[in-house]
Amino acid sequence: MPFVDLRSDTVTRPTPGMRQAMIRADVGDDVFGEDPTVNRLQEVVAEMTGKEAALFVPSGTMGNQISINAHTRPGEEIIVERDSHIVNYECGASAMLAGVQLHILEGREGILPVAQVAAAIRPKDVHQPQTRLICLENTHNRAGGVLYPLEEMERMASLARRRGLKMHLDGARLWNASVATGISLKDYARPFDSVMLCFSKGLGAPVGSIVVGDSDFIQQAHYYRKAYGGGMRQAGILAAAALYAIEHHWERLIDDHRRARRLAEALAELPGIHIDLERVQTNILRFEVHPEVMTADALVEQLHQRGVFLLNLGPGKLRAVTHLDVSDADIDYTINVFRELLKK
Ligand code: TLP
Repeated sequence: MPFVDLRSDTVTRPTPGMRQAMIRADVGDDVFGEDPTVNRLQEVVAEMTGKEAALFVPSGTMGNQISINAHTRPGEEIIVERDSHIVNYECGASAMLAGVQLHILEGREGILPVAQVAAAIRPKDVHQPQTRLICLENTHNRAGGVLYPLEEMERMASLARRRGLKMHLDGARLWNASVATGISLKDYARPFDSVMLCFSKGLGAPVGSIVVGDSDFIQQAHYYRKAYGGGMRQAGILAAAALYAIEHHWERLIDDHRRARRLAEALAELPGIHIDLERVQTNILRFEVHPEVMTADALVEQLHQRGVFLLNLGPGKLRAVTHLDVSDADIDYTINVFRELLKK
């Protein structure tokens, strides 16, 4: 029976070529700054994103969280969107570790209107927390891999500059955004003081993310990386996988987007499935199943029995994500299983 794991693009396993690159990697002690492969990865990504410096970190969560800590002081406020990863899936770490207060705004498909953010910035007042940072997410995970328009981010950046605020981008899937739109990482990164990018999502590396910014910011981030227990030693083995992924798995993300689209269009024709095709812009599909046709729990269970794995996000909401380990044949198989289960 086929095994099609559509739960997340984090489930990929290193390819033989990537494993070879990992075996061959030159390594050193990265806490001493002596790992040549980590240093090369940091230089490559700093250059690609047009920033002064970069820091390799174990996870996207740590990348976001050390960035938030480096930009703020305890008691300050950061503006975040209600459905963002930082708000929903990082264990409240911004409050726990940076001691900041979240000012949560409701966006439209992950996009925050600039006027709404402007209105949320606190005045200088002894009673009020001081706003310090605006965080955006591109592509937006919970909105379904939706692209954040570059002009919107640029307008937000000019507001931030006028009001003396910093800007951070959760770019876990910025690689997907860049492939989907043709906009370079440099252009996407320009409006931001810091950007976090993941190697362990669509790019298919087993571990690792990176933060980029100016040298002072990276120095601060480095300090917090150590404090959070993220100082790794011969991390060049992992950095080699990330370098390999950039070179070999970045452009192919377009195939993941094409497959996500094909699956979405097939699902849209099935009775009981509601999917907004406008929102299927990259490699993530979010859709709903009408409980009168089948409950989401039953659908996930029956797909599971046929070797197709999806994430159940509760009440009636499902997620499927395409990636390196999902082929055209896997998509055909998945579409057939859905048709069989929903009888079309
Ligand atoms: N997202 C994971 C889960 O945590 C939800 C997934 O399966 O999609 N930012 C964004 C936008 C993310 O989607 C993720 C991971 C992260 C940050 C965190 O990355 P890691 O898992 O490396 O800490």
